Amino acid sequence: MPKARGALAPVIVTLSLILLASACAEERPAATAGAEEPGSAGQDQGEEEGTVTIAGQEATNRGSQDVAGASELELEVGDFYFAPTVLEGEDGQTLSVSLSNDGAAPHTFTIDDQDVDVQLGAGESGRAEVTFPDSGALVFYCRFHISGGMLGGLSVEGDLAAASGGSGGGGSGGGDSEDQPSGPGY
Ligand SMILES: [Cu+2]
Repeated sequence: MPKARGALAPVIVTLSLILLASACAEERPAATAGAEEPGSAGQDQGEEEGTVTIAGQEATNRGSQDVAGASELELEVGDFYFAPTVLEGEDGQTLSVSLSNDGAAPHTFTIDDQDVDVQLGAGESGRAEVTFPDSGALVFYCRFHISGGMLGGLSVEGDLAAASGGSGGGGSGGGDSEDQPSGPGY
């Protein structure tokens, strides 16, 4: 059918126009996708505050927060930082941390000693229960980006430097067995 042939030209023109249009669109900065949400007003955003050393590791610093006495906290997970970065609490305090990933990359909130390992895709949220150490500090980190400084600390009495990466303290399980008579009875 010769009719179909003639119909191709406008199709090609249309396709070219679409291609042109999308090429133009790509040159624009893709800012709209990441625009501020009105829901999260009032937070300090934008400026980086350098780094803070937690247990000998350099962390991207988004500030610290005194959470002593609190039972819940909202913690922002972003592209390569935690905000706040340092949580200052009391020894043995437990805290329910509400996590939200405001970044474009997937991240985790991980504490080795406490079996905490929450993975968050972009835009996802989650929750983790954490326990402050008796003293010093405990590191939480993102498994994907710890080498980029994506870590933070649970600090007691502001003692960030004394933190252990998870070496000591874990050996309390074996001591209790000695008061059980292991003999086969009388
Ligand atoms: Cu990450």
